[in-house]
Amino acid sequence: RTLRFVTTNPGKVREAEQYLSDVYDVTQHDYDYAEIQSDELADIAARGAEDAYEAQDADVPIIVDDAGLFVRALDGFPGPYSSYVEDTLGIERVWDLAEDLEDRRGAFRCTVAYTDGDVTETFSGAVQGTVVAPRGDGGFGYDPIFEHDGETFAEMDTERKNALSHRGRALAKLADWLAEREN
Ligand code: ITT
Ligand code: NA
Repeated sequence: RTLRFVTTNPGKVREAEQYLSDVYDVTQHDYDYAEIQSDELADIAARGAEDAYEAQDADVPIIVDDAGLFVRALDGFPGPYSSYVEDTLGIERVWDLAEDLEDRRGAFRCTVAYTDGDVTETFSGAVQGTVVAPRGDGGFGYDPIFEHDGETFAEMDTERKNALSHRGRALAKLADWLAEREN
C-alpha cells in the first residue's frame, strides 16, 4: 500500500518511513497546496491534505505535515512562519535573535494530517527544548539550533530524533491509528 506524503522536504519523508514503512510504501508527492492563513498547524495540514487528495488523479491516501519552531520569549515566533523565516533570515540569524534573550526555551510542534478521501484525521506532537548556537550536521531546518537534553537535534541520528521529536510523536499516533483501523 502506498501513502503519498505531500512535502518538498526529504527529511520529513525519511522520518515518516521509520514509523510507516513496515506497512506502507511512503512516497514523496509534489503538490503545491495553498497554505491557508491560520495560526493552527492542524487546520493548515488538514486543508492541505484534502486539497492534495482532490487534485490527484488516483485515490491514494495523502499525508501532509506542518511544523514549526515556537520560541516562548518571542511570543511563539517564528511558529507558523518558520519556513519563510528559514528561507529569508536563515537559522543563524534566528540564533542571533535568540542569543540576546534571557529565556531561550522553545518548542517544536508538528501536525500530521491524513486523508483517504472519506476520513481526515490530524495527529500532533510537541517537544520542548532550548535555542542554542548551531551544532551538528544531521537533520534539517532548525535542528542545529534546537537543543534537547544537552544535544541538538542535528547531533542525533534519525532514530534518536524520532524517539524524542514533535514529528516522531505525531507519526507514532498516526501509525497506531492506522493499525487500529486495519482491525
Ligand atoms: P513542506 O511544507 O514542503 O513539507 P517545509 O520544510 O517547508 O516543507 P514546514 O512548513 O512544515 O515544512 O516547516 C516549517 C519550517 O520548520 C521549515 O523551515 C522546516 O525546515 C522547519 N522544520 C520542520 N520540521 C523540523 C524539524 O523536525 N527539525 C527542524 N526544523 C524543522
Ligand atoms: Na511548508
